[in-house]
Amino acid sequence: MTDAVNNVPAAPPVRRSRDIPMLVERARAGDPRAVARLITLVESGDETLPQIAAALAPYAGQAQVVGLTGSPGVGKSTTTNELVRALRSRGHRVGVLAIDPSSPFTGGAILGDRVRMQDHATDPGVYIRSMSSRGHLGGLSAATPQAVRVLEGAGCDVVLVETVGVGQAEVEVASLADTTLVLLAPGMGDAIQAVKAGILEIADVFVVNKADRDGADATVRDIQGMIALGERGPGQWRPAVVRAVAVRGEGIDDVAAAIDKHRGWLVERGELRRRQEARAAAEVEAIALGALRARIGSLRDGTELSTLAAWVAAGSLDPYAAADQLLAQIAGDSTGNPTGRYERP
Ligand SMILES: Nc1nc2c(ncn2[C@@H]2O[C@H](COP(=O)(O)OP(=O)(O)OP(=O)(O)O)[C@@H](O)[C@H]2O)c(=O)[nH]1
Ligand SMILES: [Mg+2]
Repeated sequence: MTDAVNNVPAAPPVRRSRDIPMLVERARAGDPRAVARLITLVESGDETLPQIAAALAPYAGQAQVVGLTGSPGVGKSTTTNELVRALRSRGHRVGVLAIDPSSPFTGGAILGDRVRMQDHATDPGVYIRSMSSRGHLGGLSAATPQAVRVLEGAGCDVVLVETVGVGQAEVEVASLADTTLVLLAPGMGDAIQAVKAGILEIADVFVVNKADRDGADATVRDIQGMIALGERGPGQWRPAVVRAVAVRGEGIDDVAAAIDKHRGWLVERGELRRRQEARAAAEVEAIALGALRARIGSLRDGTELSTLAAWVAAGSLDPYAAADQLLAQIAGDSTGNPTGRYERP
């Protein structure tokens, strides 16, 4: 969690929330340490988060958000690295968020990302950041959109978000992008796994990576077969299927072209705004749920909940009625008109 953007040491800690506007100002001006600091604050669920969000709010929706997901080792970081190169050659400022999942078997991802994306470590037009979901209270779904906002505020035209497609949370994060790439590789049984994990539904572009290996044709056929089976109304997006050998930079132009094409469709259909609003809705919901959870915990330090729980366990109250009481208690608190202690039914 201590990674700094582009390996620059982090700026001194922010002590007061009134430092936040200045920090955002510095991030706006392209100071990588300020960007790194803001992401660290976001990632750790710092108490200054509301100030950070307020300062960044005007820059919402300015970056194109592209998610990359797929099984461990399929080539997401290699592809991201090559996409950064392609985007830089077009003059774009690029942010990369590599999300390290809490899943233990991919625990080494951050180090790998570092090595794979080293090419851009000294480029001032690129911010690369690994984030860990481990230990974050709100999980990925709370921290990632805020980190995207930081990068947006820092003037990134495109933000690439790499998540390992292993669990529902990762799939959710990927599905919050404007355009989602799902990477597959030959011979990994990936096509079938993709369906299982619900990844098929979120893919705007399939990238069959490692096309230098045997079985790429079969994987392309499999995935095209699945796309053909999917029901689609007129004017709906039909996922593109692109081959790549990311490790040699092959097919990356095709991937970029597929992203552009999808972007065009999003804009033309008004779908871009719809996705941005869906992302905002998920963000607000995650924040509200987090606040709610904190409120429940703080209701006389959790004794309210344990009192209700004891009654539910003893069979003198049903859990729905108990939940209603808890919510009523919170509502009373927030209107400054506490409803007082619960009445034993
Ligand atoms: N043969 C072949 N190997 C590749 C290709 N692309 C990536 N690799 C290799 O596959 C391995 C994993 O690549 P990464 O880019 O780290 O994969 P990843 O999906 O980011 O992995 P995690 O983040 O750990 O899930 C590396 O050894 C790459 O060099 C390719 O097109 N062909
Ligand atoms: Mg990776």
